[in-house]
Amino acid sequence: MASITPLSLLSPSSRFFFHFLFNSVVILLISCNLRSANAVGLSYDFYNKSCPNVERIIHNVASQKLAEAPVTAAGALRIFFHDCFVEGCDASVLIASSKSNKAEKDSEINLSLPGDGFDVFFRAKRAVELQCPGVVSCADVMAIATRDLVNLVGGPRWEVQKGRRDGLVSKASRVPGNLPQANQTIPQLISLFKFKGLSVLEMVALSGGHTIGFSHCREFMPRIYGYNKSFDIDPTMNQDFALSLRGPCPKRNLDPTVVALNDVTTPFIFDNAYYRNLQKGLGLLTTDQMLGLDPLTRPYVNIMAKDQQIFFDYFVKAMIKMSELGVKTGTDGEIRQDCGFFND
Ligand code: HEM
Ligand SMILES: *[C@@H]1O[C@H](CO)[C@@H](O)[C@H](O)[C@H]1NC(C)=O
Ligand SMILES: *[C@@H]1O[C@H](CO)[C@@H](O)[C@H](O)[C@H]1NC(C)=O
Ligand SMILES: *[C@@H]1O[C@H](CO)[C@@H](O)[C@H](O)[C@H]1NC(C)=O
Ligand SMILES: CC(=O)N[C@H]1CO[C@H](CO)[C@@H](O)[C@@H]1O
Repeated sequence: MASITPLSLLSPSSRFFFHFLFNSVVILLISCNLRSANAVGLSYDFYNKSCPNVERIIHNVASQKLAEAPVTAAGALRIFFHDCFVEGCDASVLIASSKSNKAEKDSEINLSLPGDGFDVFFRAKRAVELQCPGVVSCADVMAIATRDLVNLVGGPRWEVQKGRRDGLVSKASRVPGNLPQANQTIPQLISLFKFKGLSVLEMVALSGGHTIGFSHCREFMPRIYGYNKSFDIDPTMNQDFALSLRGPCPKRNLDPTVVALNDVTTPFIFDNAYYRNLQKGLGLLTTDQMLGLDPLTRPYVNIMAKDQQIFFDYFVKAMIKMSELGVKTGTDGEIRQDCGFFND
């Protein structure tokens, strides 16, 4: 931070200039705040006194849950991403719907969010409550557990700043427009991420989250049947790969619960294979494949494909930024007792 000269020490003309400058800096800061991470109030040692074992408790639950259900890592990562993009990282995605409120998690786009991902957050919070009741927010539990799960399946590790508070709003109606969809264009995705304060590079790095997990057939069906007038199968897709997907995802009598691997080469390992797949037409979703083809994103895909450490470095920076989007701190929000419900 630059030091600020007291206004009284400046001549009238420079005072005017300074005032002008100062005002525009303030405006700039305000507009940045609206669009990007607001990490004021977060710190690494937030629970040092009030819950010194918080990280260990969460890590134990995460690794136990992962051993029971390997799909947990992908589920949790996606849920965390959805939480941060809707109302900020405030655990609003964990709230259950009530008679009078259709909650965020029951928005149509969220219907496929997997149960094991939710379960790990609820279990971790319950374990934390046994040792430090009423102290640690569900939002911090989500940030820490997601970090641990990514790391446990081979991804990088990073330190999580803590002090998030849990949100008081969770509405399905606030979801549309705030989450990307597999049928959007690259310019649409770029503008959504930009609106959240994330750059094109950060968007490409975060998309590396698709190095694990699954997608339901309906998300890529238009690519493998009747793609367009000239091509039955999307020509940007490896044709053998496309044909192999027709088995589990038949045109008729499709089982809506069937899923395909996001990363067909190393599906359960958090690595940079996702980007190498894109170079070979092995991206599952249209949006995945377009990242590897569009001139705005392809250079970043190539960098990540070439060097896993570079992918990890960018992923960590972008995850930290994403995990601080729109956080509530200080006296905002609350520390929820049960992550699924607001405190009365
Ligand atoms: C760039 C725009 C993105 C689009 C269009 C997109 C779209 C999707 C879609 C359609 C699915 C399949 C959902 C289903 O059928 O159940 C999916 C799964 C997934 N997404 Fe994304 N996503 C994007 C970005 C991200 C980001 C930034 C992350 C996290 C950093 C992420 C993490 C995941 C994970 C881990 C899964 C697998 C979930 C599971 O196995 O349960 N995605 N995504
Ligand atoms: C908080 O705890 C961590 C981990 O035990 C330690 O590295 C750090 O120095 C502590 N910070 C303060 C301010 O006590
Ligand atoms: C895009 O996909 C969503 C979810 O599958 C669907 O509801 C929507 O109608 C699709 N939009 C277009 C333009 O195809
Ligand atoms: C079909 O899709 C391909 C690849 O996206 C494109 O090059 C071609 O122009 C499309 N054809 C028609 C008739 O839309
Ligand atoms: C996994 C999860 O909790 N998803 C929810 C999505 O919405 C459906 C329908 O409302 C719920 O049954 C699921 O529990």
